[in-house]
Parts: sequence; structure tokens; C-alpha cells
Amino acid sequence: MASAKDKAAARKRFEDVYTAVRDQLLSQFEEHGMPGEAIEYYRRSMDYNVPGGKLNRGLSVVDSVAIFKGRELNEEEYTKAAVLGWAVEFLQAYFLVSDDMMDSSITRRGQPCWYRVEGVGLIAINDSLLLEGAIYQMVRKHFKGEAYYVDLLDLFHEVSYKTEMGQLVDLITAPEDKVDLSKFSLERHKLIVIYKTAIYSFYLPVALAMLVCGFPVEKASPTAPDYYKLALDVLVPLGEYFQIQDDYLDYAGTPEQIGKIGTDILDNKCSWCINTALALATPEQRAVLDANYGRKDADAERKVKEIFKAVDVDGHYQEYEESAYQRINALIEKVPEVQNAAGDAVLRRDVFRKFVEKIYKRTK
Ligand code: GPP
Ligand code: MG
Ligand code: MG
Ligand code: MG
Repeated sequence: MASAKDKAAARKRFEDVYTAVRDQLLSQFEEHGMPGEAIEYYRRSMDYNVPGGKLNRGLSVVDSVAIFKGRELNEEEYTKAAVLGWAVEFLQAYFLVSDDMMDSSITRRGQPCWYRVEGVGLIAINDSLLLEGAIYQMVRKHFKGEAYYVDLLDLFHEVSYKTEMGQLVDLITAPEDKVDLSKFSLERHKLIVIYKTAIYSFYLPVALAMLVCGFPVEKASPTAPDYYKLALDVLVPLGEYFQIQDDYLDYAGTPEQIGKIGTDILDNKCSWCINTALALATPEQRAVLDANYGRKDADAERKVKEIFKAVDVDGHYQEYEESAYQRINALIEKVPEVQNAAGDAVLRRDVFRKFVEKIYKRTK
């Protein structure tokens, strides 16, 4: 177990790569003769939106590369892995800046959403596009000569497209202003969660690490394992489990625990809790849910929570968590620990175990 001090040091080392990447992007602006005003604006947009999160996604690229290689990374290897980690964080920033506009959200990470900052407004649309474009500038600068360069590009494009598919289904399933619980179901929830969250948050960091470590995208023979499919088949259920925890904590966690006030009931979110309750509710309970879900009103929220208690969402969650944990561990144990072609990296199960141990029974 890494100490708090080790963790802080790992974060600091990773953050130093952000500063370098950001400065490279700003120098490029200068080389193109962009005015000082634009350079300052772009710096402010990146600093506001990219580095302030938990950095779990970005750091997991670095951790995964080291585990696959089975040793500490040298300076050059570290920097390359960290650049890809930051590319994932830029992708996330691009998603969140635009998602906050689509969701008419007020705050993010304890500060106003970027589009609500003085002097930003709808320029945030272009800012989000620049955050996305930055990914390809970074990847180009650091990886253009690599045999797997085109696979990196393909992966970012595929993952972005799938996330956008999920975002579409999310937006039309649960519009903020029109509550219609007949659109919800556990199947719909699963689809949204997999496409909107699991693929970019869990599969992307590991698949990037696999590309860096020389695991081939093309199967060497018809009987050779499809490494990327193996990873996807574990990481998608893991991402689904993570989001269900998030949904549950939004309802059951205290603000002291989760560091924010849960708003899914007020906001008409297609969360695991409402879908579980809908599957269990009597017609009378269903009528209460229909009348009170997604209303911006504390009393309506309380009535919904009473139904959640009555149908035992809590007990169903404990059951779900246990069975998800068992199922995911069984999937992990089936992953073959194969070597890459060069014999200098192994698809170690520890990469997946590390994710599970981080999130099992989390309460924040
Ligand atoms: C946040 O989901 C949005 C995403 C993770 C993906 C957005 C994708 C785009 C293509 C823009 P959310 O709105 O459910 O969560 P939050 O509560 O964090 O806003
Ligand atoms: Mg949102
Ligand atoms: Mg959203
Ligand atoms: Mg949530």
C-alpha cells in the first residue's frame, strides 16, 4: 500500500508533466503568431479545466504501464506514459466543459462551470473543441515516430465517438425539464453508463498503456488472444460497477462523506437507484415516484427517498455490490497473463485487481 506521502509525490511528478505539456501547447500558439491575449485566454482555460480533478484516469495510464513492464519506468518512459495520461485528462475536460453547458450545470469541482465564468459564455464551445484538439497535438508531438501512432489516434477517436453516443442517449432519456419515468429501465441505465462513462474512464487508460507496451492490435494468428477485447470485457463491467456506486452514494452518502450534495433525484437523473425502485414498486409507490421524481423541490425529494427505503434500495445495493465484486474478480482470474511479442511486458492481472481494490465498498 502506497503511503500518503508516496501518493502526493506521484501526483506532483505527474502534475509537472502537465505544466510541460501546457507550455508546449502555448508555445505553438506563439509560433502561429497568436496574440498575447489569446495565449493568456488559452492558458486560463486549460488551467481551469484540466488539472483540478482527482486525476485517477490519467494516473492509471502511468501505473498500468509500470505494472505491465513489471518495473519502474525510466525518465523517457515515464514522460510518454504521463503525456497519454494527460491526454485522457484533456479528453475528460473537453467532455465536462461541454456537458456542463448541455446540463445547464452551475458548479463543477467546487467552482463555477467554465461557461459561467465572466468573459467566457458560449466561447466555452470553442474552448472545449480546443481541449479536444490539444489531445492530438500532444500525441503527435510525442508519438509520431512510433509504430503504434495510428493505433493511438484510432483509439482516441473510437472512444470519443462511443462516449458521444452515450451522451446522446443520456440527454434524450432524462431531459432536465421533462420527467417521463417510462423511458427509464435498468437496461437503458446500463447502456448509458457503459457508453457515457465506462469506456473512456476505465478502458481507455488501460488500452493506452497496452499500446505503449507493445501489445498488438492485430491478432498474430486466428488462435492468438485478442488482448484489447480481454481488457474491455473486464473494464466495462468494472466501470459499470463504479458508476452504480456513484449513483448509490448520490442518494445514500452524506455530504461529509462524498464531498458534495446529491442531486440526482432533483435533477431527474436516470440513476441506478430510481431504476431499481421502479422495478420493485407497487402501482401506488409508482404513482408517488411519477409525481415527485425530478421535481426541484426538497419535499418531493423526501417522498422519493421514502419509496427508496420502502422497496429496500439499500439492501439491493449491498447484494448488487457483492455479486458485482465476485463476478468481476472471476473475469479477472480468467485473463491470461500473456507476454507481448518482444517479451518485455506481460498483461498482468494486477492492473485490473488494482482498480477493483481501489473501489470495492468505497463510501466516497
Ligand atoms: C458527465 O456525465 C458527462 C460525461 C462523462 C460525458 C460527456 C460526453 C460528451 C460527449 C460531452 P453527467 O452529466 O452524468 O455527470 P456530471 O454530474 O458530472 O455532470
Ligand atoms: Mg453533467
Ligand atoms: Mg450530462
Ligand atoms: Mg453522480
